[in-house]
Amino acid sequence: TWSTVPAGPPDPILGVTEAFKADKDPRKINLGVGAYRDGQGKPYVLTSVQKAEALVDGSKPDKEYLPITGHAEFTKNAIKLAYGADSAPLKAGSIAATQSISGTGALRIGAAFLARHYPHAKVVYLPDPTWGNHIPIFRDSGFEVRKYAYYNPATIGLNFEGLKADLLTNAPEHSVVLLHACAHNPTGVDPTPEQWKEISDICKQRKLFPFFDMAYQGFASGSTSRDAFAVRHFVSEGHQIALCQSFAKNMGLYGERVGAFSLVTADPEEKARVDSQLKIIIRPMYSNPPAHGARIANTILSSPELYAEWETEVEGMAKRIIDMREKLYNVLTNDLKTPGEWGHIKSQIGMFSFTGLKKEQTVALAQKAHVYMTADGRISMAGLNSNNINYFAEAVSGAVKG
Ligand code: PLP
Ligand code: TYF
Repeated sequence: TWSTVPAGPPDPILGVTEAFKADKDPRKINLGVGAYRDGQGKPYVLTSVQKAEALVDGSKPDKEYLPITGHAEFTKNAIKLAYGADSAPLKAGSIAATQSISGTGALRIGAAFLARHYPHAKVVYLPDPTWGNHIPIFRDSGFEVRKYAYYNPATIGLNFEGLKADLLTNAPEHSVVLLHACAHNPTGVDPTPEQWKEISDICKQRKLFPFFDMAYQGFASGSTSRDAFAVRHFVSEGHQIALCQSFAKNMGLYGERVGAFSLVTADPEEKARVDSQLKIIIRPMYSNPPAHGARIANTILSSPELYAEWETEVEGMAKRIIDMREKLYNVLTNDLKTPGEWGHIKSQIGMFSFTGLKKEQTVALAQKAHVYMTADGRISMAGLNSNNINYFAEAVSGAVKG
């Protein structure tokens, strides 16, 4: 029956982990997947999460199904975290929202909802480059996928002129525009607050639909509210945005799959209609989401003490990454005199650094030095620590010097 099914390629990001696992060299380093590691290179379970989980377990919750749109209190607290407690549509009760299977599930619900109900052409503009999974998520949901300029390889920074030109003149009115709310994956390059204001104005002028993906709230600056600037600015300007949230990174709940999808609507009556259609989208997809992770996240979000502890831990993760940026820059430039400009290692934001290494160099680094990263030269900064950073810098320096 399946004799004509062709073998597919491995996932460009998760395939790196498979190659890493197969390598037996003790010096090996995995900077492929974007998952936080502590100073010892180990997966990190936040103390606030451990405490919340103990409280959840202690309450001996039953194993009944959650409603179709999930844990209602969790969802309410999740959108409060993103939009801010003073958000006008939040206070007015006009944000439709559902729990989702982490950020990926939120994107998939959002794309499916827009594919069914958005009253304009199903065309989405994604930044070039973007998280690889965005492309099949929107394509498989029935969207035509196009790119807008984002990254300038010459400056290893934002191509803001190209971005503005694409959104002002190339994207037809009513196109959906996907925006990384903070800590752009894979480049680590974010617009400044002033640039966000211009992007908001352009979206208004051109009637573009802002669709935010916020997978790293807290990871960019260390502060969840500072990282929500773009989302909150757009909403305060009256944009009716779509928003995908993930608690994979900022609570370290990767495998628990905790997230939320929300849409700002005109009023509570419209919200109720949208909520009813979200249920109709979700019911045949997976019926209802898992309960455990949402209970943990909600315990943190609803307890002032655990919330404060969590914020400190998010800040700690962000700071350790910034510290690694500083160290890597210093070793590459001062100690090893590596040719080239490496300032971007320090200026880039969030979990990743887009090193500028070429595909051939990434292949050579894996084969010769047992150092793994994605083929686009992206490294997950969180994979670096004081035990492996010198070895890594020497390998990169060697690859650049040739
Ligand atoms: N969006 C972006 C930009 C991401 O980088 C990720 C994860 O790496 C996600 C969404 C979704 O991740 P998850 O489904 O684990 O929440
Ligand atoms: O490193 C990245 O960019 C992500 C990580 O279900 C990831 O692709 C891995 C698994 C998953 C979602 C995101």
